[in-house]
Amino acid sequence: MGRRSKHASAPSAAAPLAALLLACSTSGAPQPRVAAPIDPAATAETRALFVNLRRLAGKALLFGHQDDLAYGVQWFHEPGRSDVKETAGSYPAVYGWDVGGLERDVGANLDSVAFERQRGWIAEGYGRGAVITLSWHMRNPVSGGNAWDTARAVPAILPGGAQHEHYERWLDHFAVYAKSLRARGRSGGGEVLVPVIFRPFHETSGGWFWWGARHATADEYRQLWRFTVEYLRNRRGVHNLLWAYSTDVFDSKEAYLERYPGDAYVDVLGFDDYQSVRTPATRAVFARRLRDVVELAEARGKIPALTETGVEAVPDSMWWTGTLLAGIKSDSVARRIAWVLVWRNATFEREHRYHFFAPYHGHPSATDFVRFREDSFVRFEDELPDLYVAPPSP
Ligand code: BMA
Repeated sequence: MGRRSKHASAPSAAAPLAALLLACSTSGAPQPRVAAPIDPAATAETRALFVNLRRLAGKALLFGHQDDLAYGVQWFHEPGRSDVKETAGSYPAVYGWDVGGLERDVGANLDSVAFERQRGWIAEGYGRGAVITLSWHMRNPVSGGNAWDTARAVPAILPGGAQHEHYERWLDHFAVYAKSLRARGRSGGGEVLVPVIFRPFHETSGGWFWWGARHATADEYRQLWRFTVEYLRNRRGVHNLLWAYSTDVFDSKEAYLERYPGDAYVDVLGFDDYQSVRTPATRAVFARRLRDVVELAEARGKIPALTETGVEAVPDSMWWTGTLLAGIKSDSVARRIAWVLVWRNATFEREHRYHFFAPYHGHPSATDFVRFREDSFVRFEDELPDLYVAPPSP
């Protein structure tokens, strides 16, 4: 599909943005003197990603999609395919993947994505300059059930708990995987570790996961998070992670911070919202949540993001510009999130349901999705500045 580009030609599209990254640190909000990732030993690419995403927030909105390269509504595991690319002409700027299943050392995750192939797709996305984020629908370490099995578990896996070593073994699987995510350096040279925005224990304010509200106290959750950071970083030497704290919907800054592990343990402040984005009618709530997360993140030198959203099957053909983008742009603070990611496009033939959150070619919202992609504020993969090279300090 010929695409009426919003810039002369995509490659130069990144230049003005790269210049913007240099121009000023962020858009004017008070900043802690030097914001840096929580891991002082983070790799150079991981540090650069942190700095560049903070600087990009408010100047450009990165669009993301879960499992984008692995399958789509009408296909499964076909190299090079992407419902997003086939609809809008470019891959997404952010790739979301899930490592649920890694804890059991089985070959594929809970959505049948083979880890061997996931590793390849992660390197591929990084190679094209995109951002990688990983969530973990971790099974219940006490009952053995899936992530939605809410049998009490957190106290048992904390230090001193009966399943603590069992939990450490699961983290060991993750450490091996995270350190196996390698790709050729983007400026030539040897292999580098792919930086990953790691988003464990997400939607914690909701009650549907064993680590969530009503199944683990706020203090237990914080202890679990802090132990996990220290174990992976200090004990297992995993230094290609940025840590994303991601609640579900929330009604106040206090509620958002209720289970917050602390500034020394978090790089990204995000939330998942499948509720206030259904129609423009709830735009005020949507904008307030975005504003809260942006203000909380900027005050701490962190990165704000809408880590998951979408409406299943996208029933509103104007949803992309009429609800999502209009909602994000409706407030000068709310719009300062670094990225927005919509959930996965399940393969109908395999899952026998219309469980998709991005359009596919020919979907009624495809035209509006192209309009969204062509908005000068929105960035897909082919319009990214180099996020993995640290900008010269201002
Ligand atoms: C949920 C659904 C599930 C899926 C899970 C992890 O939102 O999409 O089908 O297994 O996420 O991707």
